[in-house]
Parts: sequence; structure tokens; C-alpha cells
Amino acid sequence: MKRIVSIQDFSCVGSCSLTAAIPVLSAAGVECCGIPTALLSNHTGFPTFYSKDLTDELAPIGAQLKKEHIDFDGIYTGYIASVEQTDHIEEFIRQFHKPGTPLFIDPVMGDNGRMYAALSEDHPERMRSFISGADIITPNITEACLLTGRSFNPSPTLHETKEMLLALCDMGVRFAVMTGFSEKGMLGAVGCFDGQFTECLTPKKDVACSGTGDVFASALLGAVLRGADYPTAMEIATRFTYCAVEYTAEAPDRRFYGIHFQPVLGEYISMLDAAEKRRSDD
Ligand code: PXL
Repeated sequence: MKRIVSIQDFSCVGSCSLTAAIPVLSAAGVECCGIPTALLSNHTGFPTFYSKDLTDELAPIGAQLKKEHIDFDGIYTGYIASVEQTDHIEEFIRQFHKPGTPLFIDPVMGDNGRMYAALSEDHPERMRSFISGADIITPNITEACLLTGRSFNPSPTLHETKEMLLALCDMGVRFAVMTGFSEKGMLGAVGCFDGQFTECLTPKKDVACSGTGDVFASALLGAVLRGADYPTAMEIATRFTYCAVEYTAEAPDRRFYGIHFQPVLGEYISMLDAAEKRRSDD
């Protein structure tokens, strides 16, 4: 069994970050160890939240894992609360990253043209250098604009999206995937790997729920770790996220409680199994 480590916050309520990564990657048959960077009562999209910063715990946890010779088949970072925390996580990656194991950075910074409330102005600049060397990144449109220094455009054309993806790859990323691209009533992801583009769109649902990006990112990584190639992994993650959004659309409490992906984890497992079967039949 593969074992990865995910470094991001633990929000007790709100189906995001580690509480999305651990169940989704578990469904992919991967052990997802979690190192919480902060402990929050609920994610920062609620009107108020309590947060306990765990920055000072990161180096001792890393040192202890090294002492026990624990290693990982992948490193996955998500929401990072501060620039200082990014420095500690970069050091963790320097110590634990092995050639050939995926370094997956979800550059979580904001949505709908706005940075998340708790982040500082210098966060995007630090994130720009942090993503260099990543195998996979999964910004939404807001984050792609922040990373590439563009002013926010809620609905970039396919051409503009491709330009941003190429710019992200030029920053030292192997597979850049932008979520939230929409065209003709469809919504989904566009990816760029080795100068080639791949696109997967599903019908657009007007449902805003937190944690959607975290579920997509975790599902993408799970599929890659199960052996899917990048375009197939992106398609599985897009279709699974769509199933979860469709399910969530019926929920009156979705605005704060986050995406209800748990009831459709079975769909994700079926898609992973079907992709594996297609590969073994080929
Ligand atoms: O889903 C992204 C996310 C992760 N972690 C925390 C957040 C958010 C988005 O609001 O507040 C703490």
C-alpha cells in the first residue's frame, strides 16, 4: 500500500483540507498521513472561527519522523496559513521528497477573485517560489491569476487559460491543472503537461460550496497514485467532483458545511477500478 503525507490544516467542521484529503485518498486505497499546520474550529469561510497555529510543531514532527526512518510515496500540501509556515513545509519537502514520488501542491489562496480572509498580502509571492519543482499543481482561476500576476478575470477564454497554464509550467511545474474553467454552460478543468493540453468539462451547476477544490485535488492525486495517466486522473477527479456537487446541490446547509462528497465516494472507487481494468485489458 502506498503511503503519502498531506500537510494542511485540520478544520474540525467544513469538509475541507485534511478532512477531505484523508477520506478521498483512503478511498483510492492510499494511506494518507496528515500533518496539521493549524487546528481550526471550522474553515475560514464561516463568519467566525477559532484557530490554533501549529507552525512550531512542524519541525519537531519532521525530525521525529526522520528518526523513525518513516518515508512517503508522495507529498501533498494544501491550505498553508502563513509565509513562515511555507518555509517550514519547504524544509520538510527538502528532507522527505524522493526522486520519482509526486510532489503535489494545491496553492490554496482564494476564490471568486478574493484571497481567503486569514492570508497575508505577501502569500502569493511566496507561493510562486514554493510551486517551483512541483509535479502537480491545481489552482482555481483566482489562484492561477495570483500566481501568474494577472488581474482577476472570472471567465478567461480557453486561449487565456492555456497561456496561464504555460506560464505556470514555465515556473517549474510538470502538470498544471486549472479548475473552474467554464465554456458554453459547462465547467471543469484544463491541464497542461509537456506543452500538451487536456480538458474535461461537465454541466455547470450554480452551487458554491467550500472544499470543492480540496476534493478535486485529493481525487486527482489518488488517481495518479493508483497508476492513472495525467489526463485520465484529471477526468476521474472532474467527474467525481461533479457527482459530489450534484449531490450537494440538494443540501440546504451547503454554503458553510462544504461539499458533500462522502455519499458519492463509491462512484470514485468505481471510476478508479474501471480505469485500472482498462489499463490491464490494453
Ligand atoms: O477549502 C480551502 C480551505 C482550506 N482550509 C481552510 C479554509 C479554506 C477555505 O476557506 O478556510 C482553513
